[in-house]
Amino acid sequence: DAGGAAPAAEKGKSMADGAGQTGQAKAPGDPGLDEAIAAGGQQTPEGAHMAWIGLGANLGDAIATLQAAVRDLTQADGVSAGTVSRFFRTAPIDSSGPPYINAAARVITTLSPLALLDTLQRIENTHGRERPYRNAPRTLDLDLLLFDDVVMDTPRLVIPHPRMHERAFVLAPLSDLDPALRLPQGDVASLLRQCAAQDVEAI
Ligand code: A4P
Ligand code: MG
Repeated sequence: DAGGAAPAAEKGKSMADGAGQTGQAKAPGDPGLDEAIAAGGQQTPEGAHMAWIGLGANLGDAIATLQAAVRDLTQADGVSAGTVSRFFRTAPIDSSGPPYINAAARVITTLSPLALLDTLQRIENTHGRERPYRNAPRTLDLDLLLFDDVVMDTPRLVIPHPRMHERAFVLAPLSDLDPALRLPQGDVASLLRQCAAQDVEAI
């Protein structure tokens, strides 16, 4: 067992040790998926995609909510494997309320970008997400950051996420998963260094 639905805090710890980890939730025995899992999720089997998800919460028990959301995400239909960053405590940016807890996940999925967004929004709603106004404090926010090399700009979905390159609360968790990951604006580690003024602290 490569970790399965282990609590995210545990996963983060093993990542900090440099071990990395991949959780398998679906289609055991699928040779393509087994291969991807053995490779730590770095390779994507035929017909599957690699997606990067940003997780955030600043209302209620944010840590517990993020742990539950990671579990929901890696167990969702069409999502086969997941790797999760450490959790970070971050100061609200263009938002209000208590500090946020943020994390990022890399998943392998057979879903389309819009179907994956549906899944993310369903999980948000399960955790009591309300939308009184834009950037309101929230029990759970799941953003689709990257989906393979897809570039799209539609009313419902914009990928890559248009604000991720200037937000330490996204870049720090992403850098945990892969500091060399490239965004249109540069690699994650360099972009994070340009956000040094924003408060992020691994927990
Ligand atoms: N949408 C378009 N593209 C995407 C995408 N790539 N991923 C649409 C997810 N959704 C996308 O999102 C509004 C609409 O964006 C959705 O209906 C979807 O179709 P929402 O989650 O309902 O509302 P929101 O989160 O208030 O807006 P948005 O634009 O996601 O806000 P941001 O820019 O993500 O900012 N500070 C800290 N420290 N940590 C945070 O996590 N988050 C925000 C939210 C602000 N400040 C923060 C944090
Ligand atoms: Mg959002």
